[in-house]
Amino acid sequence: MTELAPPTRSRVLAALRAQRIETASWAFGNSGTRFKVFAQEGVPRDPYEKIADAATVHRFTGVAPTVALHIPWDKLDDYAALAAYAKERGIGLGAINTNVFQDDDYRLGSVTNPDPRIRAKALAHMFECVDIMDATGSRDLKLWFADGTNYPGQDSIRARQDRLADALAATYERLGPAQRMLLEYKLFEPAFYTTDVPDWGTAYAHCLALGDRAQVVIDTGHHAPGTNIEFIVAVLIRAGKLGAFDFNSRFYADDDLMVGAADPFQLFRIMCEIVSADVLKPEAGIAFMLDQCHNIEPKIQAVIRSVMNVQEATAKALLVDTAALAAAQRDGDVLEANEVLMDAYHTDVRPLLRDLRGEMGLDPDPIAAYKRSGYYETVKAERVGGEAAGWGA
Ligand code: LRH
Ligand code: MN
Ligand code: MN
Repeated sequence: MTELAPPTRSRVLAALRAQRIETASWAFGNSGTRFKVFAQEGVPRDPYEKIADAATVHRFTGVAPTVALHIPWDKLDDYAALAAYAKERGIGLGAINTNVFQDDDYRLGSVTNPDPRIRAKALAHMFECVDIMDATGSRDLKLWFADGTNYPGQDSIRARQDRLADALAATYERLGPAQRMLLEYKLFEPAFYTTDVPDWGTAYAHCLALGDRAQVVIDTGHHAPGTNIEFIVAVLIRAGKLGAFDFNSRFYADDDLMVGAADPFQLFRIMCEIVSADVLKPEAGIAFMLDQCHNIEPKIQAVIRSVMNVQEATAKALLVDTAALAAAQRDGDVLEANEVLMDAYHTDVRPLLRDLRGEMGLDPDPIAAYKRSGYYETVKAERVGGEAAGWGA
């Protein structure tokens, strides 16, 4: 990498040092596809052990100080005790994810189910998750609904939207003043004909009706192939409605592979929108979360790598020569503008990130340091009979 001017270097390093990436508890458990779950040794047997793994990721990366929980996968009696344990380990508990998709009652939907009894059950779960947030001190309630229909005529599309709006409004009411609701969309799966929250427009419309503390989650794996995700990012930022990312990679559908593995250029383009709108800093309120499953690869190592991939895309976005870009855009110089962006993208930022880690008192190579630490060998010996993440895809 050519030498950076000292002001540029310190600006970029400061932004990278302040960056926060949230890991997901379910990434540490066994997972697979609906065809097979390959069990790995040493996986966590309970939420406490997931926290220990997430703390290990933070210990070696320095930028992953929170971990999201998924209820009931992380069901416990005492969440305050879990939060205290996380704190002892140097991290905090992040978003609380609801789960209204794994009960037989939800065959025809959860909050959009035609049966009011089942809608009430789903709503009770969402309320329970707000209570958990109160105990953990979490700011964000993350909602994803598997609701939808498989066949034309199966149910009324509009009635389902009304039921969804009612459940969201009741949950929103229940939030405290410092808490937010994050609504995630997904094109399809498990429903194949209609999905009740299939796209950012539907999520946005519901959040707009609810109020300021309802915002949209962009899960990068939840779009049709070829979707311009950075455009969605830009539009939602402009509307003040981008609450969070669920980062992962997809080659086909919702593959949940490591972020930056399938399309590092797309991740860079997304981070360019974030950086240019100056919403990278945690105070801007966008949560950068990982939502991934590591079916065949070592899990902790994969999460560390994912954090590093986000850092690399971010560093490149921070290196865009904004003055040169603005000039080229003003002059209508299409090729020059594109080249300014590509110059940043092609920069090898790994030496810069190694320096950053050195300055943060970390090993410059988190994966090597993790492997040397013997953590995996220790947990492998201690943890016998690790549990499945709960979700195979
Ligand atoms: C749905 C989803 C959602 C769930 C998670 C396990 O595909 O992305 O965020 O909570 O997977
Ligand atoms: Mn997700
Ligand atoms: Mn998903």
